[in-house]
Amino acid sequence: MEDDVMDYTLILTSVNEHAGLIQINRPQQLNALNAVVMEELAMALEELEHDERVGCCVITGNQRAFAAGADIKEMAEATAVEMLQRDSIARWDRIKKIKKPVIAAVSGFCLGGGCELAMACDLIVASESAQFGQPEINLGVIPGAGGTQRLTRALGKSKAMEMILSGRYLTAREAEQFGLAARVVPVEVYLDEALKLANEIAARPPLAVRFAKEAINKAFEASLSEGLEFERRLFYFLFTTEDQKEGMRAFVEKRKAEWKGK
Ligand code: DAK
Repeated sequence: MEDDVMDYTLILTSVNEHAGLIQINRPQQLNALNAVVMEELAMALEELEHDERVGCCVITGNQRAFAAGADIKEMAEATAVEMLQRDSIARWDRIKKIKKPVIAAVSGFCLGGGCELAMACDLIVASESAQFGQPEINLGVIPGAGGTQRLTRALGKSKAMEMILSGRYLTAREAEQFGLAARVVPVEVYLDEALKLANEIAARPPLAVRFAKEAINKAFEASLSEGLEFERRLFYFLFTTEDQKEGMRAFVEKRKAEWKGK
């Protein structure tokens, strides 16, 4: 692994072959997401977006906690106007704009804003010890960074209602069974597995990867006919790329394709 280039205070970054790794590093506070963590996360992802070595990013925490939520101490005494003026959702919007795929490698507590962060990523690789929850109801609020929307789309209405209204957690196995996590692996290897997957994705043609991510995300925003139309246009557009010619010719010529990202 190559170490990070920028100096961050509450996250660590590195590049593992072609995977960019961001590790939230506030272990004493179970990686609670304060303003500094969120700002550094957004900055690091934007940095990796422009790093030519990197084809896919991984966000992780540690074995005990991916993140136990937004920092409750930071917002406990805030007024509504202060919350509005902080405009912390702007950082979440920056994360959503990243075009390279982002994998959440989740172990331990993945709660509140932590669960919303994992769901804002493109897919979740979970360790057997992962626990997913939106316990905001126990604080007198509701999820504020996408939980009511993304969890409902991931799990369906009934399960999302159960979790958000009662604050109950999902185990890693349940999260996999209900489609929230792509896969569950032993805790000792969850980060290695996520990095392996990230490197597999990074070895694929970058423009097709980018368009596939865009098209899948469109399924959450558009009607079926709009989504199908969007997919078709991206599909045709890929026939203008050198990688499409290379990929199909390599298949016909029974050799390995060499991607250029053009
Ligand atoms: N915030 C701040 N500190 C936290 C924290 C959190 N979310 N979670 C844990 N900690 C701190 C604890 O205060 C404790 O610190 P010290 O007392 O040692 O100083 C330390 O981490 C260890 O925690 P515990 O002693 O509580 O550890 P346990 O193993 O006993 O319990 C736990 C682990 C995860 C069950 C428990 O810590 C817990 O229930 N934590 C809170 C979970 C939670 O309610 N999460 C949801 C927070 S609300 C928005 C964006 C996002 C959000 C809202 C708006 N916009 C952009 C508008 C999100 C909101 C939320 O996430």
